[in-house]
Amino acid sequence: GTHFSRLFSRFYVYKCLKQSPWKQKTCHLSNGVIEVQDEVKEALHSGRPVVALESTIITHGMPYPDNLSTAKSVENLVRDQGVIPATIAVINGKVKVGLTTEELELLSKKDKPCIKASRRDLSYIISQGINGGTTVSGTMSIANQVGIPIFVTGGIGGVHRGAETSMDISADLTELGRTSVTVISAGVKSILDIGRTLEYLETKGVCVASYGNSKDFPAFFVPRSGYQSPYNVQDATKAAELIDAQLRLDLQSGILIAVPIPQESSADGEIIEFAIQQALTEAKNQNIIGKEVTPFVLQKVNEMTQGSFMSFSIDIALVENNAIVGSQIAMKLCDIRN
Ligand code: PSU
Ligand code: MN
Repeated sequence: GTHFSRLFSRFYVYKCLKQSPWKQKTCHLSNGVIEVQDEVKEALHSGRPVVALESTIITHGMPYPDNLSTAKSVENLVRDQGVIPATIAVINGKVKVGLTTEELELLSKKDKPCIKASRRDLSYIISQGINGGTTVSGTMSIANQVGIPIFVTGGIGGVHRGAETSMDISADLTELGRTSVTVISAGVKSILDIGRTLEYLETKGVCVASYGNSKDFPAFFVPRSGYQSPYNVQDATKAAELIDAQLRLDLQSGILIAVPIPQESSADGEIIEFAIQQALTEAKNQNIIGKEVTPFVLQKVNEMTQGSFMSFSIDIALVENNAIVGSQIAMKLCDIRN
């Protein structure tokens, strides 16, 4: 208990002290925009480990009621590891860090309009007093402001196939380059250009490490994309040591830990690739652009793979697996920093 307290509160106090005096007023508990749930607030103050969770997966990634049951089960898995989950979303123009069951239900049912919220969308959503499901970039930016150093998701956005002409590159990558949060994901889905995604992360100074004994960079549904991460971290302790070094250096950029899919959940790569090709062609034919591309393609891939297996159930299995790994890393990080 007291270990954690020193670790996370030091991180938190430090972040506040770094701000100029007028900016201190905008420190997360008093800026009138970000509301940290009591349980999360207490954990951060007393320094117990917290992991952040995104909400686009709930609002735009999965249908009801699977989105709700997944969000709840991920939170429970985090708790089982002794860590406090903080799902982040915007509700009626307030950024919430930690959601009540009612708030999770409200977002899951999608009866109110809800915007997919990356960094660029947040201020508009707040000014309009409406709802938003935060993407990896939106969630990271908020987690960073409230001093949560670890964030768990399924897959991150990246450089889209054909980005050399469309310039469609996810804000998740630039966020990783500018925000001091470690993201735990199952790599990058091959709906994206994985090679260029890794190049872009290198350009942005993002430390990428595969989790486990190999540098193979995972492609979400399959453990090997054919590309390598520059590094691998063998276990939660090694991952936590990496994060600790990054925090001590105060580089202000993120880390991506890529956790390969467990062998028993791994999908048939050829079936996935076929579905992805079809989905991308359809997206092109229908002139889908901008922020609609990712949800559209993910949904199509999903629909097309239902016959052979549920790509969707893999989505769930992976975010759950990542939640366990991320929580174990958060526990170790607390130990190390005391
Ligand atoms: N990849 C997935 N599932 C997802 C997303 C990406 O496998 O739900 C979501 C995440 O919230 C991610 C966002 O941050 O899509 C990226 O969208 P875009 O490509 O528009 O940046
Ligand atoms: Mn995009």
